[in-house]
Amino acid sequence: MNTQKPLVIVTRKLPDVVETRMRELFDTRLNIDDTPMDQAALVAAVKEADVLVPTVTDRIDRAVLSQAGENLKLIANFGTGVDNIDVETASNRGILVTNTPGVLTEDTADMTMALVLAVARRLPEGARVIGSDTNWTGWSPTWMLGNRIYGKRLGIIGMGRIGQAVAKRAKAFGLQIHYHNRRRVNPAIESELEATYWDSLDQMLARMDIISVNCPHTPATYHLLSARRLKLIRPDAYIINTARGEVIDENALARMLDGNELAGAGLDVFEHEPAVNPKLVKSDRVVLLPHMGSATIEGRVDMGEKVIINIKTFIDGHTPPDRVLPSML
Ligand code: 8YV
Repeated sequence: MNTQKPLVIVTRKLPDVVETRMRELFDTRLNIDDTPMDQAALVAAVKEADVLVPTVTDRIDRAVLSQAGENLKLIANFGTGVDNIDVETASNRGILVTNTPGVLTEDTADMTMALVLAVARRLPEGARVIGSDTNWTGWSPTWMLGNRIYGKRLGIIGMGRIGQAVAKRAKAFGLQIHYHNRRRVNPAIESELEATYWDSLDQMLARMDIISVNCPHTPATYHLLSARRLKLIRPDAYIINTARGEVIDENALARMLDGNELAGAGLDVFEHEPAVNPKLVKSDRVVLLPHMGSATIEGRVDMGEKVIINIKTFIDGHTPPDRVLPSML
């Protein structure tokens, strides 16, 4: 019997409890000081590892995968989105890819609502007033006015787990739910959410007060909100993105915000992370967050647990529960 534990290389620092369990189960190589790996370090890792555990910050592309060693049989992504991995090339080389769906749904939906409120009600601007040089001189009937969200229309792009969790919250805030998705969702869900389906994204965009991006980044959704589509959105509307920056043409968005062609944007993700378009940074119509959607202790521990289950199941000779197939993208 082969009693040797598989070599699992983890690219970033994970919560202690996750790392400890991984060390108990596998021959795990950790990244204690959390230095992001460059492409050369990733190549060295795939040459040696039986299992690689990357995150959104690691680009596991064709060039990296083409140098993978014979031993590499599983890439257990610490994250739900797998746009950092060339899943097709991995599959062609007989390497399985898994992700961590489900466990960051509620946290990401919370962050979406936080951004809706932050942008529409100008929360960061208000928070900056107290203690600032000018300080707060007192209440005024016409000062710091935002927009009411109750009764407004929210158009959700991507009605998967996260889109639906956003819809539930938004409905409780009195928003009317609209959505565009590759497929119409189950009628029971649609009726529970009192949601209106649009097969034409263009048609939906032109009618919404708030747009929320909740779809994955795939070749089909790259720049889904292109310069042309952004122009369809009403100038008094807000755009929220907690999915992936690449779904929006960030340059076009920045230009439109600059030209007062949109009311504002709440963005947790960017097209070229960690770089952010300087025009966006300067804009006073935006709330920008550094990819914090799933940043809760509970969420990150649950993600680690999913990674462990995927690796353990695979090593025990079974199909891991969260296998990602190229056909799913
Ligand atoms: C994760 C995310 O933190 O899981 C995802 O798809 O966007 C994030 O919330 C990140 O991807 C970890 O790799």
